[in-house]
Amino acid sequence: MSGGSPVNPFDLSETIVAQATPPGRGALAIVRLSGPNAHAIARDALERWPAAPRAATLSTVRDASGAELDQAVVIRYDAPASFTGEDAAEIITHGGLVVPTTVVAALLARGARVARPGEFTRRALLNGKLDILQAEATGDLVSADSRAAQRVALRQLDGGLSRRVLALRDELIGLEALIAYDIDFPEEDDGPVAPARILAATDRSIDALAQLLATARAGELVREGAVVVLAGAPNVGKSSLFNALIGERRAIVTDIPGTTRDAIEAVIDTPTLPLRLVDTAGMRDALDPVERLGVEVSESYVSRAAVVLACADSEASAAAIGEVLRGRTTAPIVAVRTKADLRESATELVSIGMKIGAMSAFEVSAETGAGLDALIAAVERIVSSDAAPLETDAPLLTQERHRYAVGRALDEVRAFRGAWQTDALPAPVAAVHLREAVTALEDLIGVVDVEQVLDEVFRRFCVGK
Ligand SMILES: Nc1nc2c(ncn2[C@@H]2O[C@H](COP(=O)(O)OP(=O)(O)OP(=O)(O)O)[C@@H](O)[C@H]2O)c(=O)[nH]1
Ligand SMILES: [Mg+2]
Repeated sequence: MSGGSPVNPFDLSETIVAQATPPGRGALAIVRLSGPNAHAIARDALERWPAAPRAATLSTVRDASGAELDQAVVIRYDAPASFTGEDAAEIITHGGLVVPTTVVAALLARGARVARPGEFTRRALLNGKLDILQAEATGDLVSADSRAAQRVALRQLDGGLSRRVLALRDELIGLEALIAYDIDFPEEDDGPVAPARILAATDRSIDALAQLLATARAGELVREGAVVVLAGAPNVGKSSLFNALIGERRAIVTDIPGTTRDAIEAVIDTPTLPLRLVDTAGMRDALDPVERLGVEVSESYVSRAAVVLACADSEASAAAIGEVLRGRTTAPIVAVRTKADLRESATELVSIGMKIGAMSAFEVSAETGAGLDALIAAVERIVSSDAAPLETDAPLLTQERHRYAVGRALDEVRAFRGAWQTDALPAPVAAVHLREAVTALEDLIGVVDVEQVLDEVFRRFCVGK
């Protein structure tokens, strides 16, 4: 059936099949089938077919020649009440490399074709079960590599962002309707629509768009993780601390200053945000060219860190790193006194902190594990102020695509406001900016409906009198 001709992902007349679980040893696997012939194809391969949708039925699966392949649990879905909106079936087979593959082959032999990546979700989209943002969230949820990413994707899957964007777009369409009315009845002096009302509505839209756009920073932190850089003079114990924080020996530790040359990264998955912890080369005026390159990498990480952990094991090393960091970063700097098990005196913590530019220093020992949890908690507190939108239920912009669309809409509404307020452009021309803003938001959610403005005009103002 798949023959040599290319697959058309928009062709909904074909029935698609795929193993929905990863291949390999496992107790169970799920084979998913969707499309107009899904029921007929599955029925033909199964000894018992579920009498009702959404009920589990134990059944024998057979290949085209009638040979038994597995005892499987089958769930039938009737269109439109399925993930894709089509007739569908899920066959829960035994796992492993062979059983699910032979079950898929048995369904292919009966006329299904192999689904392309994401094709089930694409069909759900085409059948109106999901919008683009939700489809995107499905992908984000599957590829989530942190608890924060999981939480945000789930929220987006629930349609929160789509609803917010739709509401913003509806407000802009309402605004277009006000303007259209004004254009149609210019002789009515100030018109029935007070200009102040239009300006107020415009400002509300600008505020709302700007607020949504501001969540992009939190979205980026969820996606990329907050970069937390361990910086300090050579040999102060950065790599040891790095290993202790991630609970794994990743970075090489020796008592030779200048051991670390390359930046080494690892992710700590805190409930707030993933932290991308980076161990760097000790910062000093290195003579060795390789070490010098390492120091340059350290500097570049420091300049784009969300938080810098300035490590020192003495007042001298504190003064050295304090000097290096000054002017190199705008990120919050946390002073860390390493090797706490070898600490000199209590007053030393304060002077180390001051030399780095803080009130005091956190005291940690890679050797004993002391102070590690408190340090991570402090970092979490600092990054969570950047990630404030994560704490609320407000929807979040998580992709560059989102940021671009909302930024474009905001620019256009601002341009409209400028033109409208100064009478710089005739109203119909100024209104083009609003149309552009609406289009930007519609591109984001995948809705395009130009008739809607007209509908709105007639609904609100009964112009057809
Ligand atoms: N007692 C004690 N020694 C430590 C501790 N942390 C590190 N050290 C020792 O300090 C020395 C340097 O440790 P590293 O972790 O390699 O230091 P670094 O800052 O990464 O050094 P460079 O990569 O050269 O910049 C090693 O001999 C470690 O064993 C600690 O918590 N307690
Ligand atoms: Mg090191």
